[in-house]
Amino acid sequence: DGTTYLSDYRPYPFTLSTVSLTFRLAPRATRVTARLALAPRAAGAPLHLDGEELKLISLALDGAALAPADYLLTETGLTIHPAALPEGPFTLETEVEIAPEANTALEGLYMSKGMYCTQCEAEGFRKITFYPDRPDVMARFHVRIEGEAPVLLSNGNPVGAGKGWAEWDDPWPKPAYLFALVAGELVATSGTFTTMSGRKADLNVWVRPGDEDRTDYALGAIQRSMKWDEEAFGREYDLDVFNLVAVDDFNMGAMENKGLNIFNSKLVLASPETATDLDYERIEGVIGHEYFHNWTGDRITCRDWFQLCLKEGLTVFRDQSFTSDMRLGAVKRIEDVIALRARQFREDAGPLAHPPRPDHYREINNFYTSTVYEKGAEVVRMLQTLLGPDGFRAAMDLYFERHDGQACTIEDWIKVFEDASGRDLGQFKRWYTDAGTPHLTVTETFENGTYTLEFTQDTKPTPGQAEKPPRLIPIAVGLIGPNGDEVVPTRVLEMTEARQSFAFEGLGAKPVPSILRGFSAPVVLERQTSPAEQAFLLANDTDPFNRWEAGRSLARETLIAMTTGAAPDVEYLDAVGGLIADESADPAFRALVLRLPTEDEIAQAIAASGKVADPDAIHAAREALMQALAARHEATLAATFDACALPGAYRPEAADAGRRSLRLACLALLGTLDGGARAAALFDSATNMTESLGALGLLVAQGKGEAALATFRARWQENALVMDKWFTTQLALCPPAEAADRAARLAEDPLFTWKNPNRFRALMGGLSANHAGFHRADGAGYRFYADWLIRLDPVNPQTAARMSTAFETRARYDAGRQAKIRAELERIAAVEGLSRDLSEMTARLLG
Ligand code: B3K
Ligand code: ZN
Repeated sequence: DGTTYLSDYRPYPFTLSTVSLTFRLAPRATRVTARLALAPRAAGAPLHLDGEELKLISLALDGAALAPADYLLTETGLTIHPAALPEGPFTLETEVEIAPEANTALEGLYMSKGMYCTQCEAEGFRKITFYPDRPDVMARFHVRIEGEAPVLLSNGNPVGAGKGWAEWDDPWPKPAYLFALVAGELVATSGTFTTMSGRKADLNVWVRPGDEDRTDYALGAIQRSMKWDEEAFGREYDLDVFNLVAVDDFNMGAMENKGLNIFNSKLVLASPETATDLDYERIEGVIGHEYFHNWTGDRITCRDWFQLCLKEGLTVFRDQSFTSDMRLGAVKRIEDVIALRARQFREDAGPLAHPPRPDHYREINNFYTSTVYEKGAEVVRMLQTLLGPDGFRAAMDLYFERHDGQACTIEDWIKVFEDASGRDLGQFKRWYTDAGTPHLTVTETFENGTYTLEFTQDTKPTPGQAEKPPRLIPIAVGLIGPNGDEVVPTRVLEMTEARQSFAFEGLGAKPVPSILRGFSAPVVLERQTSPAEQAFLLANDTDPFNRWEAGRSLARETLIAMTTGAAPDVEYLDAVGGLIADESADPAFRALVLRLPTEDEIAQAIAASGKVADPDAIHAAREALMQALAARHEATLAATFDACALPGAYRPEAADAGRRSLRLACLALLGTLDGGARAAALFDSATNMTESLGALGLLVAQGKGEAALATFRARWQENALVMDKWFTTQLALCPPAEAADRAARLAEDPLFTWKNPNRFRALMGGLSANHAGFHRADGAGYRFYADWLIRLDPVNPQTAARMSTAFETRARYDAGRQAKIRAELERIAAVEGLSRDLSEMTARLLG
């Protein structure tokens, strides 16, 4: 049925040393010639080259044309019969024709606003030329581009250029998925970086003319990334030039092509007027991510796509560490855990659950998931926790030394950590091979000065994996005495059994435990505790993550109780009050404490406890809790709102961003009392996008956004990235009852250019982010959403498939909603000619 299995892996029977490519660019008929220097590893194997949607023009072996009887051409590639192949090395030359202008899937060579651009990961290179399109075939690339565009870019170093042509040579062997080509009318913002060994690299941020006033931040982020990787990992840049290109039509965030990173323009372009604080943070983080791939992905790559988390989990871990060092580490950790729970725990709890290293797939593009990326990063973080910072760094050094230039597996990776630490990591490996989020329950006893914690771990079955043997879980624990002093500093307990106890001796009084500090493992911690104890930790824990976590679980629990009619928990209301004005706590941290769990998170928690999630009740509970917080702390909130105003020019630095974040968090609560008056004033006076968009969203949430939405649109209609925000904000935050109708109205807007992935995601993502709106009981949200997936699929299957994950939470809801979602999924699945991408997703979603 077209499924690929890890167990079927076989090495490629040929070696490929060099590739010489020539592109003669034309929108409707680009010619690509490829000369591959091949040699058989063993006699008798046929030569298979992948190739899709290619028109074969010519085919020659060692200069002689091949006869039709020598090869077989199919929809998926070209196979040359063994009898037609020489025993030793040979050169194969192909010429094909492709039509970049007709490529709406944005995979392979395509066009975006007149500019040629490629996206090859995972299997897009086969849409450019016939090639062994698999990551374990690494070759040196030489590229010649002929075309009218003034700027012609490819990987590696420039080795020649003239009017209408340019040549590039990449000295580092690489798999085809890292190939890139860009051609167009582009302008660069340039700088340099001198590496720790004194090698100078030219840096260019390429954008379309008109966008060059929003590139400075990206250039600085490249320089900071290069410096950080030298300091944190001893990794140096290895080419004469580093090019980064911004493109408006892109299926995801960015791509780490060797020496030529290609970015979604939303992750490059920034100015105070057009980008929010969150945009700035993401731009820096993703620029770091793609740059760090130069070593973890490019120099050392993956043997096959099942090993994707080898490069992605590790590189996310690296970019998280980078942001943590550039900004506020504690705040970054909390943000990452919020995102992990919102996306990965959600994925793990539903029909799409899969291990960080899956063992089968139909369409690999469907596995660029939160589990591979974010959980993959958590697994690397646990290795760091288990080995300590120095042990971890030593293992990383060994990894780079041992595997530079290779295509590796998770087994290679684990072996490096075993060799560097002398430990057996066999049990730890389950984190890579087993799906699902372990639930950790804990009970405590205190007797004769000995405090004992007993843990039980349990992981529910996931699709295809019924049995879940215990994993090695690092549990960072500290103990706080009754007076608020820490009596036992952080210690990492290593849990290996299904049930296991750990004792702390010599204590004068029963302590309050701070468990899973820093979120030391990606598990759900379940502990019977009192609101008073959580309030105590929120006030006293020395671990900032657990301090926030105490407030978060209090909020979650009171919200859950409120969905069935309880009043807001007073202990929670008071504990938060103490923090709002606490000048000793960082503003960004206080903002995080003030921000309530999302409705989706509450629904997930309710479902995890075996109950049915009611989207309307959850929405009402959250609104009521915001009102209760505001009513109880109005004066403090108003004073904090005023005190956080920042005079002077906007700066994207973390300290300022934290103050703006706290200011907007106060405003969100105050809006429930002042009818949006403060938000309206802020919207009128704002000089940066963070406050402008924040205020707009709050007005929309109050049902008072229409005038501001019109003003905003009139001002920004020429700026696509800002208009994306306009679409998303009004859908995500409008009163739920109107979300589906608003979405339908917006889909008629001439600005809804749905073939652009950013715009499509802005509208559909805005709707699905409106939890109660998307899950409107009559199914209008589901129907609208499914209609558009069906419409997008033939145009851009990758993005359609990705967006279908909005339906992964079906099982949380009542029978009526479940049936409506199922019906929509069945309707999609029945579409004739549905893509492999979306049909795999609907099949898994239907279970
Ligand atoms: N490696 C790319 C993702 C490619 C996605 C292909 N569907 C970006 C990144 O993770 O850095
Ligand atoms: Zn990546």
